[in-house]
Parts: sequence; structure tokens; C-alpha cells
Amino acid sequence: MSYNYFGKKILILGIGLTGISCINFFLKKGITPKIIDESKNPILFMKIPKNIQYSLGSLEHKWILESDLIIISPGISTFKPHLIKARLLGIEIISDIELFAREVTVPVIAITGTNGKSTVATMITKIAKYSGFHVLLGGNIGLPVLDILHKKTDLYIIELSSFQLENTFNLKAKIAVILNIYKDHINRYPEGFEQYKNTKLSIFHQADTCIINSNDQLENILYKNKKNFISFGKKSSDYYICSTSNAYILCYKNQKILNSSELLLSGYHNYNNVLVSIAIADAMKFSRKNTIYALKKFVSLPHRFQTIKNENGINWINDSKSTNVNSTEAALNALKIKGTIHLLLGGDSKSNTFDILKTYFKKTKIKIYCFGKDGIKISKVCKKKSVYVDNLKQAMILIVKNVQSGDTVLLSPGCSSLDQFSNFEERGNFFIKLIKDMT
Ligand code: UMA
Ligand code: ADP
Repeated sequence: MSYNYFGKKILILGIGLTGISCINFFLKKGITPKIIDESKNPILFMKIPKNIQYSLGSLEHKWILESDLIIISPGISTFKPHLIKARLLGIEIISDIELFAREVTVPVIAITGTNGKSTVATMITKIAKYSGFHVLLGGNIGLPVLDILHKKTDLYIIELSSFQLENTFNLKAKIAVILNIYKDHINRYPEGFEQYKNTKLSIFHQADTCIINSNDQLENILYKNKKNFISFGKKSSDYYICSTSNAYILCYKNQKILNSSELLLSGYHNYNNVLVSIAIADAMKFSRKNTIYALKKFVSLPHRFQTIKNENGINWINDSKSTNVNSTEAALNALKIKGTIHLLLGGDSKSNTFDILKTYFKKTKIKIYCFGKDGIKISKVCKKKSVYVDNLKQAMILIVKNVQSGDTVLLSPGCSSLDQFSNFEERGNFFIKLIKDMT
């Protein structure tokens, strides 16, 4: 089906990376959209091309009800009352991913999940490159998909957040993957976790092959919809992990593929990421030899369980990309140490709770330094072992006084950084600077 945008009044919501990529998409077609943003001072304001009409300061603008087609940036909730009204009046609201999906002509691997998206999307990109494919990676990882549409490539690998899937209806992925579904972004979904889960599941609607985590129990849904699927995770899955006394073995059916000791990555969550990357690579029919070669060379992306310094018996780990409690849990499970863990936890919890860490906190030698917007709330999970401080720097002052050889200091905040930083990179880089300045 070909889509014609000529003669339509097109409005873009959000002057961020997505909004700017949408303007350029339409300008290339000879169509001039309008754009609005709630902020009076959007960071990318200077990127708006000349002759584009814009409005700043509010999204409740008369242009909304005057438009035929609205493209919404992922950071903007689609459940705002005036957008619900627009939809009820028949105004079409779609994502940039939908625009991409309508035009893409080469195969797409689409990856979503609560945690691990960027890691797995990058792993599979590296594997595809080693396998001789020309491949482009984009989406939630930081490069809008419209900026890579119609570029020369054999394959697209796109990382998708639930926000991006919300208004996407025609994505026909060759392979679609849901890495895991944990409670996150609860503040965004009026109907709660089920709505978040169903949004993630929509990635499978028109996919050729679906890859699922057997811990998420999606098999029945896929059987019912006669979907072609591959599972990873539990022992009964197609791809699974066996433990031995000193390592983990990654397996497919009864075949051993890789020993975790051969990897540069550490942590069970990362072995799962490697496992699912093997499943994707196999489904793409990439040679196993290239796949294993690429995976053995793979190192953590910055800010994902990344060792910054290991000196005087003290290990300093930056896991600033941990923006929900499940990623903190994964980081803690990856630590096998005799000394004390000094955990930096806090920021904006996005209405999530931290109770799943209670048992772990009880049985572990741990000191918890809670900071930021929800620091006080989080410190109540394990009052005895927690202190509340206003910010990361104050936490580090205490840690530097307390830390001993054999200990690990872990920033795995389990929260969004936006209460005190512009993004997780800024938070992680500030932590790295504090380590350098204070130790
Ligand atoms: N804005 C409003 N009203 C709102 C929210 C935002 O007007 O209620 C405006 C802001 O003032 C700003 C603009 O919208 O000017 C920003 O739009 P955006 O928040 O959608 O951000 P983009 O710059 O377009 O980046 C988006 C993704 N951001 C979000 O989903 C929040 C980027 O993911 C993604 O890399 C980029 O598109 C390219 O596809 C970032 C992210 O934090 C990394 N993602 C979340 C996550 O990983 O947890 C989902
Ligand atoms: P995403 O793109 O989904 O945010 P990242 O690969 O950037 O995922 O990792 C985000 C956080 O989640 C980091 O703290 C990382 O250590 C953690 N993480 C990565 N993979 C997993 C996984 N499979 N399960 C749980 N946590 C994970």
C-alpha cells in the first residue's frame, strides 16, 4: 500500500530528535509540516529548518484539531486528553516508526523489551557486520529511524521502546524480539502493567518470526495467533543456559554453543543477552562461526554494568543506564564478592517500587546510599542498611570514607535520571568524574 501525504495538514509534536527527523522526512517529499512543543525552549529549536511554522509553550494548540495527520514524538504521552479528543474526531495519530514501516523495503530486525535493548541491538549489529552484511542500527538507541530510511543497506536493526510502539500499526519485521517484560513506565500507562505489556506485544502483530523470553509466558498468546516463534530463557526453551560449578553454558536444544568464561561480558543478564543474540543470528542464518567470534569480542556498552576502575581491591562499576529496579537486580545478581557492596540507588522511580530487592538486601553485606527525588521512599525498603542523601556527590563523600579493599561500589540507580541530570549519560559521566576526582 502506498501512502500519500500531499494535501494533508501535517502536525508534528515534539521538537526533539524525532520531531526534527519527521520534518526532514516530509520536506524531502515536498510537504511542509508544522511543529509544536510544550517547552518554551526546546533544545533542538535551532534545528528547525527555515519556513517551518512552529509554536512553543503548550501542546494544547488549535493546530491539533485542524490537522489531518499528527506525528507524535515518543516522549509525549498519547493519553493526553486533547490527543484522545483528536483521535475520537478521526484525526490520525502515528509515530515516526509508523512512517518508517510504511516505506521500508529491506528486512527489519525489531527489538524491544524492558532491559537489554541497546546491548542486544548492538550485539546483533556487530554479528551482522562480521557476517558480511551492510547493516544500519537506529531507533530508541539514539538515531531516529527516519534518519536512516532509504539509505543503502541490507538490513535494519531497530531498537523500539514501548512509547515508539504505541502508535505504530504497520511494522512487518522479519524478526521481532521481546527481550523481557518487567514493570516499568507505570506512570505513563493509565491502565497499568497490562497496557504496557500489550504495547510491547504489538511488535509481533505482523512479524515473520517472533523471539520471546519463556519467563514472560507469551507462548500461549503466540500459539493462539499461529505465530512462528522461538523461545529462550527457561530450560524447556529452544535456547537456554545451564550452570556448571564455575561457569554457564549457553545451549541450543541439546547442543552446547558457548561457555560464559569465553566472553568479555559478565553477569547472568548479559549471558541472556548473548543467548538471544545467538537466537536472532541463527534465525537470520548467519554463520555460527562469525556469530561466536563477534560475541566473544563484545564489551559492555558505556554506562551498562561497566567497570570504571579496579584498584586497591576496590571495584567501581558504572551502571547508570539502570533506570528500573529489574536492571538493579540484574547488576546485584552479577556481583559475586566477599566484601561489602556500596550501592548508589535513586532518582525518579517513575512510580515503581523497590520491594523485589528486600530479600537480597537482607541477606547481603550491603550499604545503600539513596539519593534524588525518590531517595527517601527507596531508603525505606531496607532502613537498617540505607542512608538518604540529597545527591550523588554527597553519597560518594560517604562511600569514599567507608569503602575497603574487597568491596564493590555500584551505581545502578534503578531510576530515571531526569530529576537531577539531563540523561543517564550525564549521570554516569558525573559518577566517573567523581571516582577520578575523589579516589
Ligand atoms: N515534549 C513535550 N511534551 C512532553 C514530552 C516532551 O513537548 O510531554 C517535548 C520536549 O520539550 C522536547 C521533545 O518533546 O523538545 C523531545 O521529544 P522526545 O522526548 O520524544 O525525545 P526525542 O529527542 O525525540 O528522542 C526520542 C526518544 N526519547 C524518548 O522516548 C523520551 C529517544 O530515546 C530516542 O533515542 C530518539 O527519540 C530517537 O528515536 C531516549 C529515551 O530515553 C534515549 N528513551 C526511553 C528509554 O530508553 O527508557 C523510552
Ligand atoms: P535498554 O536499551 O533496554 O535500556 P541496555 O542494554 O541499555 O537496555 O541496558 C539497560 C540496563 O539494563 C543496564 O543497567 C544493563 O546493565 C541492564 N540490562 C541489560 N540487559 C539486561 C537483561 N537482559 N536483563 C536485565 N537487565 C539488563
